[in-house]
Amino acid sequence: LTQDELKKVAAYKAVEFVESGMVLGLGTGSTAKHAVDRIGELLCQGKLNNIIGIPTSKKTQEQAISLGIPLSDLDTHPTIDLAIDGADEVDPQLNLVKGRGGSLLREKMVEGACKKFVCIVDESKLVKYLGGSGLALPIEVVPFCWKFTADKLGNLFRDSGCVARLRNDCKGDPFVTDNGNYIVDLFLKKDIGDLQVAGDAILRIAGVVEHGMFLDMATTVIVAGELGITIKNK
Ligand code: DER
Repeated sequence: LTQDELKKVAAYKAVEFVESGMVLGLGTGSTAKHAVDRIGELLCQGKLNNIIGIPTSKKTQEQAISLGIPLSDLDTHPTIDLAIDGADEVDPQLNLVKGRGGSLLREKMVEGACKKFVCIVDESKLVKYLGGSGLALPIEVVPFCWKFTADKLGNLFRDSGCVARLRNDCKGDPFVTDNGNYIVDLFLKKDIGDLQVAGDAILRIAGVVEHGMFLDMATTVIVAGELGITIKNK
């Protein structure tokens, strides 16, 4: 199976948790896209009804509209039954790194409002510890003096060989999130120790809006691998 086929397997499995009448957090990214497509398909077939979607990005909002999924927002639905979303990394304690698609703030708001958060990944996302893949730990920052904020972030994890880099779009301009902010990606060479302590230290930097570590938030992680599906519960 290709990686995308594995993503689809995990996504379809997660949609089995969806019941008619639910208010659903709709995730962002290539894995969550399959889940949203599947929800739209079941609604169309009449196998699901009375679903309200709370999108985690403008991109997912557009996808849901094209599928005819009724939408609302957190102001109207401050508590959500179930969210389905992908992740960039999953550690053995089901802590996640998210945000390489740039949607971490709205994802964290929506997933933080859910009774259940089912995370869907292919097996390539499993890591021994967060930041372990050498790939980005995304931080959403305000555009005002972003370099000042990026330097503070880099210094915070200097001992972990951290490099802080502003994320650019394909045109070479700063990537701008749905919320009009920038993303500074942290590239770590080794474990940053206690994740909660690290996350709190990041949030104490005034120019930081939110970080991409989702700690103790996923209630279930569905992993699709070559040997089949694994469901990990908190
Ligand atoms: O950017 C995000 O938070 C996405 O959910 C990301 O974590 C997973 O994206 P993928 O499903 O395309 O790998």
